[in-house]
Amino acid sequence: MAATEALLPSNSRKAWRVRPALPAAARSALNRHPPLLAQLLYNRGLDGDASARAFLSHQPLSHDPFALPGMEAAVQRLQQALERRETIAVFGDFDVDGLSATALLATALRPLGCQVIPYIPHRVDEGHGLSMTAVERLAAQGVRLVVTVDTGISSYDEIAAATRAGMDTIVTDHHLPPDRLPPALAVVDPHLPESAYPFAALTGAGMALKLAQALSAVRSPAAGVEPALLSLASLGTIADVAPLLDENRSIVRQGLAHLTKSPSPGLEALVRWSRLEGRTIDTEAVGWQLAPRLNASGRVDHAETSYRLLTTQSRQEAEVLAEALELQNRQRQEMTEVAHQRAKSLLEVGAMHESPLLMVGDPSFSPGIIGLVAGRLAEEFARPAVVVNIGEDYSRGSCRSTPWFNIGRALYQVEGEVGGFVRHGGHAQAAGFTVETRRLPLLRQALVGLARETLDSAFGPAHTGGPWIDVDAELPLGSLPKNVFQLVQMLAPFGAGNPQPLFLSRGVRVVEVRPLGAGGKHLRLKLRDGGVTWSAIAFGQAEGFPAGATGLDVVYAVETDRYGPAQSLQLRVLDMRAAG
Ligand SMILES: [Mn+2]
Repeated sequence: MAATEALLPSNSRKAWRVRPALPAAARSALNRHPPLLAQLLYNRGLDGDASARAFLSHQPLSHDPFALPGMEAAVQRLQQALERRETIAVFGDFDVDGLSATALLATALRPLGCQVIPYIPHRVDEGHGLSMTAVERLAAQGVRLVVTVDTGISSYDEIAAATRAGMDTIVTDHHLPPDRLPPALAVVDPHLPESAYPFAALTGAGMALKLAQALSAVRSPAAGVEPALLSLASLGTIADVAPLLDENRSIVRQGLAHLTKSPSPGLEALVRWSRLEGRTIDTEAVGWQLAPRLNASGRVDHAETSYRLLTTQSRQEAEVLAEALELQNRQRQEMTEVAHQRAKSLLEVGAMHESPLLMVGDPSFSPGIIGLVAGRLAEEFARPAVVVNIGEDYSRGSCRSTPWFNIGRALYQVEGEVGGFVRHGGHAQAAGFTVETRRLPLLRQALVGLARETLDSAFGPAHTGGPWIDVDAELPLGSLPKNVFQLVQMLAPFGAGNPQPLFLSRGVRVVEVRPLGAGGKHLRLKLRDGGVTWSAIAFGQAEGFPAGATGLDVVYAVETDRYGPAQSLQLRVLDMRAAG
């Protein structure tokens, strides 16, 4: 393996991977579109006229919800509960997906005349999923039906206990199902092996939306899905970093349009506190501003604050809650910063950062922020990262991964050999677990071994698995079409699975460059080629700027200037080098 320096992103260049030009067959299939758009469609796996048209047409919630396994039984039992006016509990989760799923289903059920009890577990005291305490509490409140959202698939014992306590359970979840399914009345999960549903990447909020859609199809077929429900579903879909393809694409597009135009009182206050008033709420606004604030309450205290914000009808209450979230978000930022620095110093011991998978633990790491620290480490070091809150007997870990390593599956793979797992669950890129503290060294060894194997077979032994930037097309800056922004926007919303298009232009002339922001970390540039001048911004790139170079090779996105006059276009430069 190369020297340590070569593995650290601060000293290693990002590789630029330009996608291959579309082949003749795809070009002729996509010939109704301008050539640049055809290339972008092809890069997203849309190489036929029908698939491209479906992608660009934004069909709303196109798939039949009853194609989901368990949906028929779920809707039947809900109908019965509504007829009998039973008390229904909606059991969710404390992250944005779980909160918006809970709010969505409660909002959909309440007008139907039943009593709904939302239940958001406490992140630290209760953790993910149903607990025996929660089951007892709900039974004591007279609940007859529990619907789980964004959770439940691995709560076998707790659901059995709910049944014994006289409660039926409907599980809706989008996590990978274990071999032994919970003994619920209905289990609705798009990842079940028998699922005939054409799109498996819905989130917890997306699944709650499909349940609401199925219920409304039976009760009032003409009514359709309330746009407010789509707004809630869009929050969970973006926050859970689900691929913005197929139904997720329409959920996010329609949900954000409604959120921008007529937000609920709570979201309106949150938008104001995020200084996004008057702006179009896009996936970045949710990902960077709204979702972190909604997540903050569960990380530093109880996520109930965010749940109430999502469901309140009172502007006054919304204002109080949004301000509380603002303070909690600041507290969360400070905690993350401290833990991140500590994690990095721990990783320096024995050059642990050279390992193909990072695993670091400390009793001081709050379970509320270990996921955030893992995310930062994974990005910084371009490899999977596991951050652990070390407890006396049991420890809690949060994992974030890179595209080449499925961390959710990895936990299933090592569970038997490591032993001592209380629970674990998750997805390809993000997962979590609770395990006996004494098993941590063994767990680290098993995960690092598995990562090493995966890396070797995918990239060869000398590779670190990243970092790189995928570029959609290389073209001279001067030959960008005049309507490039409009073309690019036809593919929005951007996010996981449908990244914002990036272009590479070589030999661009720098007409002007000046530092920007505190400490001059950022650069404002004027770039010129072929008689055309573009305004450009490069965040955090002042340090590596190749001063004195006559020309630049730049990788960039075309977007509107968020802080400047509305709709003025600029290039956002992601990476640059002296032209060579
Ligand atoms: Mn989720």
